[in-house]
Amino acid sequence: MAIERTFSIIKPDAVRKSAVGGVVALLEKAGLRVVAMKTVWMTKAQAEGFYAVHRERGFFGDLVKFMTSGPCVVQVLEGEGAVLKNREVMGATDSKKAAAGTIRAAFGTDIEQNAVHGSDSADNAKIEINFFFSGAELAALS
Ligand code: FUP
Repeated sequence: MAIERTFSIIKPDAVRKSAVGGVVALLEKAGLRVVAMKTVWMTKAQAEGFYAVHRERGFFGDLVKFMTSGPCVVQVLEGEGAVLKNREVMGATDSKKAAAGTIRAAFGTDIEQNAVHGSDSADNAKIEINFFFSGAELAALS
């Protein structure tokens, strides 16, 4: 499998409980390298833009409120099959159903407060990385 990049968000619930280090430890243990990382506190417009694909869903308003409730840590991760690897180590969307050993089982609470976001495809990873990281920030990585 080729080396690829994916995008990750450590969500406000995990940042609030000082789980940034714990999340990164599980990502690294899974074979993912952190190649860029910064803290951002999203505006309502940014969160609505990032989750635009979900705007017709009933949970959209609450999701935007949650994602803007405090700072997040956004990351670019790299590794073999990074998109899939990250999804595996994240665990199921609903933290209550996430398998033991996954990030959401360790640090999430429920389907909304689920500790992390991860891109679901290489194409979306590119879009999401470019949503948060500038060309200058990424140029140093290539
Ligand atoms: P995932 O890819 O696992 O992050 O999950 P989805 O893309 O299906 O959902 C995106 C986010 O919407 C989830 F991380 C949490 C939120 N969500 C809810 O708050 N309620 C729901 O019923 C479904 C999703």
